[in-house]
Amino acid sequence: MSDLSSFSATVSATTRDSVLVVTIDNAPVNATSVDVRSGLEKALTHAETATDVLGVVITGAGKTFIGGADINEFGKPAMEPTLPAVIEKIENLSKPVVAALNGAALGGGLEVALACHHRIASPSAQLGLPEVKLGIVPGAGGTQRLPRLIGIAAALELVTSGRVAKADEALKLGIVDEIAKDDLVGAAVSAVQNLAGTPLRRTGALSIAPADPAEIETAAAKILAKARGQKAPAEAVRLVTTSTRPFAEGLADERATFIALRDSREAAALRHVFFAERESSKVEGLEGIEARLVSTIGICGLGLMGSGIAVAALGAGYSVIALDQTPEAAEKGRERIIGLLERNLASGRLDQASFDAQKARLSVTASDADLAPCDLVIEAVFDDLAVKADLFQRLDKVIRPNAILATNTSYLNPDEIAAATAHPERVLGLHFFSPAHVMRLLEVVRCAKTAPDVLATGLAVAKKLRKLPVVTGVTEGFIGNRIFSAYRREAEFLLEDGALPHEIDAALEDYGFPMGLFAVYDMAGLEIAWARRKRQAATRDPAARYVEIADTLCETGRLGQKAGRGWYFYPEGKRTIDPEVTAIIEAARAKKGIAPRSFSKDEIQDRMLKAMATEGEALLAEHVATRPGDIDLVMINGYGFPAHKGGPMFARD
Ligand code: 3H9
Repeated sequence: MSDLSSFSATVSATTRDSVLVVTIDNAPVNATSVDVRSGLEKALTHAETATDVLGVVITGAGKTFIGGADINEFGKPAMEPTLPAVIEKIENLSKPVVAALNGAALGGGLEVALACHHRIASPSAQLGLPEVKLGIVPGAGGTQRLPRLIGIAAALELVTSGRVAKADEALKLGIVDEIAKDDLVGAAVSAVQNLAGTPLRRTGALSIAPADPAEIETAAAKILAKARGQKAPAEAVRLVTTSTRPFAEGLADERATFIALRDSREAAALRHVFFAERESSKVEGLEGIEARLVSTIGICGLGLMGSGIAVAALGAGYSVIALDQTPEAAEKGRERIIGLLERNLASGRLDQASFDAQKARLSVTASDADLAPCDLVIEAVFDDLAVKADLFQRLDKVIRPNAILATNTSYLNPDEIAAATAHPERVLGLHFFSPAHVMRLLEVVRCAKTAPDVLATGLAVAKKLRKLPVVTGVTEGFIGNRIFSAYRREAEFLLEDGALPHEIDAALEDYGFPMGLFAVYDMAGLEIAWARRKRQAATRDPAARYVEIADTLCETGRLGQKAGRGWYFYPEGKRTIDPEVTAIIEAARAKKGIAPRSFSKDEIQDRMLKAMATEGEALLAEHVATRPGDIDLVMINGYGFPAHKGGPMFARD
């Protein structure tokens, strides 16, 4: 092996058995920033001209091959050389270039690999074109080279879903040619030696295997329906399905489409979400604080929420001790948890071995003392202060002094629950969303006395549960339900002012919500919110505007879809507009002397957005939420706000 030569600050090479082994080292994820592109270009030029170089291996330093184009460069003036130019140079080099995929090869990273003449992956490599998740399409040949390697149907699925394929699957699909279990770079060097002097397989020159047009059409229609108006998936479909045209023409179209999308509001919104997700777990005051070790989690209350939390915890590798009030209730809880695991087994999300292992890590009990081994106990019992305070007082006596107590309350004040314990510093809130084993959002509630390492543990557990944690301070409903309340209030004001439920729902769905607010209410049932309103009636500010329509609906037995009627009427389960509801709304308007007026879709959307953003500003001013991006993540991941609109705080700007 010869000395290290440096082609740029982030691209260096050694020569091994006459092969130039080029390593990209651009922490954190070896993105193809301008310095990487220029270093690669110089390395390729050197390899082309040096008579003692047989060919090139490209690999990445650390655990990533290349994480993609540098997203931070988007929106800045273009800097030469461009990634497509470097990639073209790889493909056209007269000597073999082999990709040694040591880890994630994503976006532009996979596009680099696709242009190489041979691809070898380590078993841990992950390959994908996640661009659609950023509101763009691959911009350096991905939509044109991938179908040439694996066919249009498989390429369509990968490019439009943005999902990642593991090395094994990539081999089966034909994205990679080999998997090297041990010496990846050694295998790549040998491949270069074998290929030197032979005709090279240039991906761009391959012809595309014929596809069944009906199959492609059906797949494309499904993708477009799921995209709910987003541009990137539609453009990805167009580019992949037309990849049979001349290669250069396809590349030019792809590049122009990439640039137009990259500069769009939709892409800016999704980039904002990408960075907000990475920002959200950086919490002031936790720098250098170590999380406590957690291996056994106790869960109290085995209803829908508790069971979901148990499934999430078992799936993340924790041992779970689940408690309910009586042995019968505990046994029922066990059945519910196993039932959820069985569903995962049946759907293929869980294999038999993992199912068995998870089942073995679960025990249930009706005795507090059995929770003694727990490092963390999460309660999901009835949302009542006395019930929760009593439980925490009992647990205080049985769990270790350094074990943590978490409450899953939605509306109670966790400071009051903590105050009932002997060690409020070990109490925090972990507010899961239902179903807890599916929903990604987790509000981590920092109570007045929560110790920093307790909060750090909450975040670490959330990550291990594969949740998206967002830290919130204490306020009624935390970040999400407070904003949701403002959103709901505004919708009810709109009703009184002249809009009808289906008009508001249509405007919200048009904006990108999967379902309108009133349809969601009906699905969830109206009785819980009704009970809460009744509880709050005595303390409500009499001067504040209060809309009685929902109460009237409940009083007349319209409790939602289960009752056959709510905000809508459900003959044979089909949601239809109900003149009776319209009459109730009109009567409410008349009672207050409101002259109704009509609202355009845009007006409805503007008012709903403004209500959310104004409440968001209040949460920031009260230091309940730390960053606008945190609020956006909560609304996107817990309340159906469309990610491609960036969240209410982003959309407001
Ligand atoms: C693209 O490639 C377009 C091309 O088709 C066309 C070009 C012409 N750029 O996620 P992590 C940062 S579009 C800049 O926590 P992990 C991230 O912000 C791109 N920065 O790590 C964070 O910074 P900080 C297509 C990036 O180990 C740090 O790296 N590629 C980029 O859990 C660590 O991130 C993608 O969409 C980037 N591309 O996961 C892949 N990526 O420490 C996006 C990350 O300051 N990336 N950062 O908070 C990922 O999926 C994950 O980061 C990865 C590592 C799996 C690579």
